[in-house]
Formats: sequence, C-alpha cells, structure tokens
Amino acid sequence: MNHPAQRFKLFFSSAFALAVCLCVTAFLTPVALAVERNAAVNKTKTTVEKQKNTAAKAAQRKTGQRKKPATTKVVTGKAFGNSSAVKQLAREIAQKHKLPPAWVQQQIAGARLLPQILQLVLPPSSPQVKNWQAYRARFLTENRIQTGARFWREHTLQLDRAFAQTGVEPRYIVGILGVETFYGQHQGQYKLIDALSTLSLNFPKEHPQAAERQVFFQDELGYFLKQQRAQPAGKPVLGSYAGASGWPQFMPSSIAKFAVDFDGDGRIDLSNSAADAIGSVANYFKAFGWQPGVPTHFAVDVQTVSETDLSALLAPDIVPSWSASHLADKQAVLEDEGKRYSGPLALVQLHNANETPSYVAGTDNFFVITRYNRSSYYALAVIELGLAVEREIKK
Ligand SMILES: [Ca+2]
Repeated sequence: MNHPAQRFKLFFSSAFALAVCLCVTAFLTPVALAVERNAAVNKTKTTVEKQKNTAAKAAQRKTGQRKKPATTKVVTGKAFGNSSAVKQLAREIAQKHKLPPAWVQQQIAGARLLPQILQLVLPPSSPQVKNWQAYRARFLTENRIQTGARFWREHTLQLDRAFAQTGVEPRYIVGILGVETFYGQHQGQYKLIDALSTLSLNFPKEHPQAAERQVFFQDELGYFLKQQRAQPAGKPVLGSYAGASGWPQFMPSSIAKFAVDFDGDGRIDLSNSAADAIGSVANYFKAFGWQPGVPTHFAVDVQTVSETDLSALLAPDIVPSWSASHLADKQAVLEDEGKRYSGPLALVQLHNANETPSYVAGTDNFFVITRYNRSSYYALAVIELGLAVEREIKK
C-alpha cells in the first residue's frame, strides 16, 4: 500500500524494565501513524536518552503498560497565532479540502505548539535490538486478555455483524483494539489540533525525510479539520502525538477512507463508539484484501535450510512470495496445514535479541494485518492476543 503514514520503533530500556521507548522512523504505515511495535530490548541503555522519559510515557499510555510513573503532563507552548506560515498553510488546506479559509486559519492560529513531540518524531540515534519474546510478553498479559474477553462478550453482536459483512473474524478485531489502546483505555492525551499543527508547521528539519513528513502531516491536518467542520466533536479530540485517535488509533486520512458508522447513529465516532471502532477495523482489513477463513500464518522450521537459501527466502520480507512446495524444496518444514496451503507465503523472521530467531510462514492475511502497521512483530502480537482472548471466552 502506498498511502502515507509513518512508523515508530519501540524498544525497551533496562533501566525501564517494563517501560518502552517510542521512537519514530521515517517509515510509512497506514492507519495510525502507528507505532511500529518492532520491539527491541535495548539492554545497554544507550539510545535516545533524551527522548526516553516522554517516549516511555507515551508508549505506556498507548500500550497499557501498568507500571505507570507519575501522571504525564502534556507540555504546551504558545498558540501559533496568525503568522505568515499559518496563513499560507490555512490557504493551502482550505483549497485542497474545500473549507472556508478564515475558519481554517482560525483553527490553526489557535492551536498550540507541543515542543515535546518534536523530539518524539525523530528516528532513533542508534540501532535497536529486536526481541519478539519480550515484545509478545508485553501484549499477552493476563490483564489484557481478560479485558479483551469482557470486550468480546459485551460486543459479540457487533463483532459477529462485522464478520458477516466483511469476513474479518472477531479475533483479529479484538487483537487490534487490544494492542492499539487496551480496549479504548489508552487513546492518547494530546489535542489532535495541537499535535497536527505542530508537526505541520514545526516539523524538525534534522529528520531525514523532514520535507515529506511535514507535507504528510499537513495533509492529515487538512483531513482532521474537514472532519471537525463536518462533525464538530464539541470538545477537543485527543489522540497520540502523531495524530492517531480513537479505539483503533486511526489517522484522519484513514478515518476519511475507511471508518464507518457501525452503530447507526449517523456519526462516525471512533473515540466513544466501540461499535464504530469494530466496524471500521473490519472495513479497513476488507479494503486491503482480507480473505475470510484463510489462516494468517503457519509454523515453520528452518533448521535444515542452508544459510544461502535462508537469505533468499527472507529477502522479500513480509511479502508473500513462496509456494509451500518451494519452501519444502529449500528444506523449510511447514506444519501439515501449511504444506497443503495453496497461496503464497512469506518466511517471516522475528529476532529474539541474542537468542535464536523465531520464524513463521505468513499468508496474504498476515500481510493484510501489516497494512495496519508495517511490522511483523505487531501483526503477530495482534494475532496471538486475539487467539488468547478467543480461547478465554470459549473456556
Ligand atoms: Ca456511530
């Protein structure tokens, strides 16, 4: 998929044994400026020290980390006012999104600079060590599974209706909403108008893709204002520092393209309506080619694969490229169901810090989940959380 977004890298620090640092890389993901939950254990505590406190707190909010430090406070700077940059941006947004120029300018002029998020959007300053097992452990907690089970029971009708309309099985919707916001509990605390205006007007020039990123956020600000004009929220919309909001953490452009009014009240409200969130996640997956009933991945053993073949099989990364028989030719041993699978597969490698990596063979549906967030770690956490919740409710 080509539509713009950005991804972030998560990694742990030993000093924050349970906290997570959130750093932006210059990548694109679809829905939310989604956090790339490519987890990595940063045992040496060397990277992004200057971002650690705020980033860890942001990650805690986003992921439902239980061990919270003192209440985080959003640092708010001055209002942008009617500067020439604001006037120009307002003109551009008004024209592109067919909005009244004076109204757009008023909205942006009243927005406030959020200095702390300018740090958060910078890429990490040193490589990260990825660790699937640590990453998985953060999301597959008993608390999250039990909360997911309550959510599923409470919203069974909507989940079933979404499945009937889109073919997206409830477990994947439940997995997404659990990983994204702990079932609506951690939707973010930044005013979207402030966050998006800050990134539109003051995007840090030292970012390697600064110009492209700034244009991206200007477009997102336009979508956001268009939605506010059409359907005023009545109070400030809150979300992540990157502009994602609601239970499913959709960016404004994703709301425009994929969100649906699933409870039939005439409004799309991803912040307050679990039903709208359910329908919108299902609709998103359907739009990216979800195939009902197709598994997301198979177990695969690569111990007997030669190093050269392994490199070749890993080259396409998460893009399904190999037949089951091709994998067999290269001595990769699929589980039985995988051996019979007729679609293309991706050999997905997940690092476990210094331990042996994990591998799965991802199907087209695995790839669809990565359209939500371009990370195999993220996708597998969503899948495993959804399965764990499903097992819980079927007990
Ligand atoms: Ca609604």
